[in-house]
Amino acid sequence: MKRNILITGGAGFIGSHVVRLFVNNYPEYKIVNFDKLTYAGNLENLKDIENKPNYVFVKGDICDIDLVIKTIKELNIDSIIHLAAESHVDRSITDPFTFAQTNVMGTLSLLQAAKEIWKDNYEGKLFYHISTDEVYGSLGEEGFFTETTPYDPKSPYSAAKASSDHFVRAFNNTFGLPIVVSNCSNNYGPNQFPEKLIPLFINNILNSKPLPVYGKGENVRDWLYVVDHAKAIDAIFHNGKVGETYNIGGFNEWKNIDLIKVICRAMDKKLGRPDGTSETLITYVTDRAGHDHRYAIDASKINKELGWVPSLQFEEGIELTINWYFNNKLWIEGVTSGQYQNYYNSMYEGR
Ligand code: NAD
Ligand code: TDX
Repeated sequence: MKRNILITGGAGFIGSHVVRLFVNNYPEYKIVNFDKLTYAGNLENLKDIENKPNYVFVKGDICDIDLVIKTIKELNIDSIIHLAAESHVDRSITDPFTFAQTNVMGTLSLLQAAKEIWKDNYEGKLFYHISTDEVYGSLGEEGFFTETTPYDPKSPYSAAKASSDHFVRAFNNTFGLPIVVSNCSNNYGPNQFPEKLIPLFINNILNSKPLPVYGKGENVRDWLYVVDHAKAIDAIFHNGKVGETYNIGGFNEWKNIDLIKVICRAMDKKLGRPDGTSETLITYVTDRAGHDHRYAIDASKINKELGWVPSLQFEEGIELTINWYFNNKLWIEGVTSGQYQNYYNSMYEGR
């Protein structure tokens, strides 16, 4: 079946991998990337596919409902994969309003537009909302988040994402809008903006700058290679059950400090520096306010129902990631010039 898919946030980290996968794997589909190009959006991420005949870029804000309506109507959109969001927890602590605006009001604007345009015939329509494991809150040493774990968001970022998830399900229940939701664990890989742990630390090691570890480095995250997330999104988009939620995770938990040491060792090797050089950059700094202790996803539902499993081992994924940042120094220079230094100073100076 031919599809005309609006992918929001397609110029961002995960969005660009999703756009690439759909453009390359489904030449019969029209893929419309709708992105505001905030600091996190970068069309350089899509250079390799920008001239493909089944790819269209629309610069726009998801909060601009008139433009969203116009785009859905003019491009005859039948499906939306919604990734656009403010995505960095630290920024949500300093600027929660932007997170409520984009993540809640922006999602609501997309839902309202889709419902109004599609309501006479929901056949063949789908609103696929991309969410996060952080909506479930924070785990102790034991247990996993499942699709039925009650929501308990603890940061302004996760509160805004949780709110958007509720709106998506409410539009399904109230208006019959065909929806599907997935909640994924921490992603890593090429094209991730160097505000998140892994690319920030790779970039700082490249520049021999301190590695700011929050608290004691004992928080635990479940890491998934971004292309495996994109493949899970493909599986859910095509074969997921309408109205359902799917958790996606890497079965790959790491204490931050252990993960950081893996990166340090790999970077020393790559840079030809004596073993142990990068570890001397580790600097323990004031903890993130309200820092969630542990996230861990039980991804057995998507495994059993859709046959999805992560394809890469963590060691392979980290190597691919480090190689990508080494081979794309211009990309890093581009995203770390301008406003980045102000962001970095405001977040880390005197911490
Ligand atoms: P990102 O910050 O790298 O990219 C976000 C993209 O959205 C950017 O291209 C940005 O320009 C765009 N955008 C922001 N506000 C917009 C607006 N108002 N209108 C249109 N476009 C706008 O984010 P990411 O890490 O790729 O995350 C993508 C999605 O996946 C988010 O919804 C996030 O909550 C979710 N998610 C992320 C992770 C992760 O580890 N990064 C894990 C699970 C879920
Ligand atoms: O400088 C740092 N030092 C540090 O110790 C940074 C940036 C992070 N950390 C810690 C905080 C977390 O315990 O590393 C861990 C990972 O931090 P982030 O990369 O900021 O990710 P996290 O807060 O876990 O959230 C991520 O995963 C879920 C994404 O940013 C979200 O968008 C996604 O929903």
